[in-house]
Amino acid sequence: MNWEAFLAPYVQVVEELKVKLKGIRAQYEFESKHSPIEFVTGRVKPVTSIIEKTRSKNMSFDKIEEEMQDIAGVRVVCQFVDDIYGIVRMLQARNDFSIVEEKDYIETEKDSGYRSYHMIIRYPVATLRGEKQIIAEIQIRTLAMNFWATNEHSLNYKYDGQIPTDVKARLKRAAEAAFKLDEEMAKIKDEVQEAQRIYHRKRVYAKHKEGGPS
Ligand code: 0O2
Ligand code: 0O2
Repeated sequence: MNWEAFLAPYVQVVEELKVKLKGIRAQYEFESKHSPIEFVTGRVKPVTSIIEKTRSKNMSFDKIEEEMQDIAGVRVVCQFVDDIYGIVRMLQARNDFSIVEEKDYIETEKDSGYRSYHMIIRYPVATLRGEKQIIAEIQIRTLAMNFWATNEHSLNYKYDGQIPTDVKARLKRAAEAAFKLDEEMAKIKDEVQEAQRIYHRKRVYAKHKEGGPS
C-alpha cells in the first residue's frame, strides 16, 4: 500500500477544514464578538494507528475509506457547552460538505466518561484525477472535555488500552467533575463574556493609540 499517496487527499482535507474553522474564529475577533471557537487542531491519523484500528475492528483494508471515519480529524474546542451547539448549527447550515452522521456524546457520554460532539462529514477535495469525496470527523468539545480526553488518551496509551479498574473509576469521577465545571461556567457565561468584551475593547483601544496618528 502506498500510504503517502493514499493519505494525500486526507492531508488536504484537514488543512482546508482547519483554515475554514480558524477563519470563523478570526471573523468573530474582527467584529469584537465572543467567538464560540477557542482553538482548532487537526491531524491525519498516523499509519500505525490506522493499521492498529483495522486489526482491532476487524476491518479489511479495502473498506477503510468508508468505514474508518476519523482518518482525517479536526477538533474544535470551545469555552462553553452552548458554543458547541452553536457551531453544530453553523456546520449544519454549510453547503461545502455533507453530513453523514452526528454523534452526541454530550447528551449521552461514553462508558469511559468521554464527552464530545462528533460530526462525520463527506468533504469534496480536488485531485489531479478530479473530485474525490473524503470522509472526515469533526470533534467539537469544551476546554474541560478536552482536558479530560487528552489525559484519558495518555493513560490509554500508557496502559495499552487496559486502564486498571481503580484508575478507570477515578477517570469517571474526573469526567463528572469536568462536566460540573462546564455546568457551573454556563451559569456565569454572560458575565465572563462581558468581561472578555471589555478586555478586548481595551486592547484594541491601546493598540490604536500606540499605532494611530497623534
Ligand atoms: P496523539 O498520539 O494523537 O495524542 P496547528 O497545526 O498549529 O493548527 P498543532 O498545535 O500542531 O496545530 O496541533 P495538532 O498537531 O493539530 O494537534 C495536537 C494533538 O491533538 C495531536 O496529538 C493530534 O493527534 C491531536 N488531534 C488534533 N486534532 C485531532 C482530531 O481532530 N482528532 C483526533 N483524534 N486527534 C486530534 P499528538 O501530540 O500528535 O499525539
Ligand atoms: P485517536 O488516537 O484519537 O485518533 P466506535 O465504533 O463508536 O467504538 P469509532 O467508530 O472509532 O468508535 O468512533 P467514535 O468513538 O465516535 O470516535 C472515535 C474518536 O473519538 C477516537 O479516535 C477518539 O479521538 C475519540 N474518542 C472516542 N471515545 C473516546 C474515549 O473514551 N476517550 C478519548 N480520550 N477519546 C475518545 P481513536 O480512533 O480512538 O483514536
